[in-house]
Amino acid sequence: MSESMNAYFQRRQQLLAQMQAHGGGIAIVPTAQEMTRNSDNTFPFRHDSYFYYLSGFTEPEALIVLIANGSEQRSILFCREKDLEREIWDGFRYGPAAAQAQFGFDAAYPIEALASEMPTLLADSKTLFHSSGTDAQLDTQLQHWMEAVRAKARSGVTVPGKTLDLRQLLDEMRLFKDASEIALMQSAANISGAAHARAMRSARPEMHEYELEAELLHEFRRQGSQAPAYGSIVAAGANACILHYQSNAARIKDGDLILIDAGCEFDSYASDITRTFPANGKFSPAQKTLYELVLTAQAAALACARPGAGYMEGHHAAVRVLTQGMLETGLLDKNQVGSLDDAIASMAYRQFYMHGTGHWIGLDVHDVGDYRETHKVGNERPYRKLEAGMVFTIEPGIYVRPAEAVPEQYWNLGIRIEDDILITPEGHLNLSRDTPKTVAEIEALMQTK
Ligand SMILES: [Mn+2]
Repeated sequence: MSESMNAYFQRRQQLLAQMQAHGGGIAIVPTAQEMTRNSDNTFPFRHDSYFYYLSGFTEPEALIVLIANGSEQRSILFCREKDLEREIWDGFRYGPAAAQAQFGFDAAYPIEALASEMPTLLADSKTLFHSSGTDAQLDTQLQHWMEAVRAKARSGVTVPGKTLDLRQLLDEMRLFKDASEIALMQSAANISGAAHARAMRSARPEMHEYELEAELLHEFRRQGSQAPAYGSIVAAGANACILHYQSNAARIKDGDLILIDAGCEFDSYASDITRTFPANGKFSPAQKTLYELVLTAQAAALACARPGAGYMEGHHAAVRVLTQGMLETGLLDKNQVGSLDDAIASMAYRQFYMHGTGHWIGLDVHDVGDYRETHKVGNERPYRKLEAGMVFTIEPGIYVRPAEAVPEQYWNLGIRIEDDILITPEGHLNLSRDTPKTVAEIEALMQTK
């Protein structure tokens, strides 16, 4: 096994130990399916995040089996056979023998051997650790394999008596990032930060949104990122008020603010950064007022990012700052919504701030991991406390759609500021700290174009 595969090996050992602690059994983790785009074209293949987390293996048509039965602990890889003919067309594939050695598995078999091997592997395992419902084809196959084991019951073998969702174990492991994961997420954030700066430098009125998207993609790929972690949002003017704007096709006007929500994936780890800047390089007074309000809200949320703080504290801090600002700017009318506390209690702010302040991020841009404790207090599971190794986004925003009661100078302004935050033992580290963010930084950068 190569040195770089050690982290994946350790995770399999950790999972095996947890399976044993649950009484032992067999775990099945498939990678993703190749998906048809149209005709005989497939979408670019992206491995399953759980599968990758446990293997580091990126080929399609592969599956991991882990067995923890008391003293017997094994990890087995099923993968495509070596095929020199296919490799001329599709490129290199390891084949079971090389993959077993390189990735540190105890055994490896051709994926074609799955149907013949699985009934034997399933036999006499107490618990089946599996995430059903994510791969319909595998779920069906599993039923057949279980039937095959049941058919041999008279010879004394038993089928797994219960199924446990593997995600219960893996999500909690994935929530806490180790040093190698943090290094990759830092690289992803650095590349994305450079891409945002490139887009800011390139922006001019009369360009199309997609021209800025092209600048982002250029920087992602130029620095070795494999793909965007999600569809880039490049939204000028009123489009910035569409939270999941996708078309990126409009022409940018002088005086528009441009909201870009884009992040690359680097060696399977996501980044997710949002910046908002003026198309012509200079914030108008109204734009600056709302921009600095969102920036202050983000700072308030950042101040809550430390071990021991509740996950929702940052959101509440951001909401308080934003709501206060909405009252001061006249976006919300005191005579209508009452005091700051009233406006927070009635959620009047949701007219202009209708989303949460962040999410876990890791192998998936909206990463796995429970946001709440497992135990209940009263009828509710409380939000969990932040701990070192967790990574999440902080992304307050404000979106002003035209309305009669809303001051016209703010109409069609959409602003969001988003960074990727690692909780450290001392507090936090902003992974996207190098992405220009203050009014002064953004205006200075745009002067240099
Ligand atoms: Mn986000």
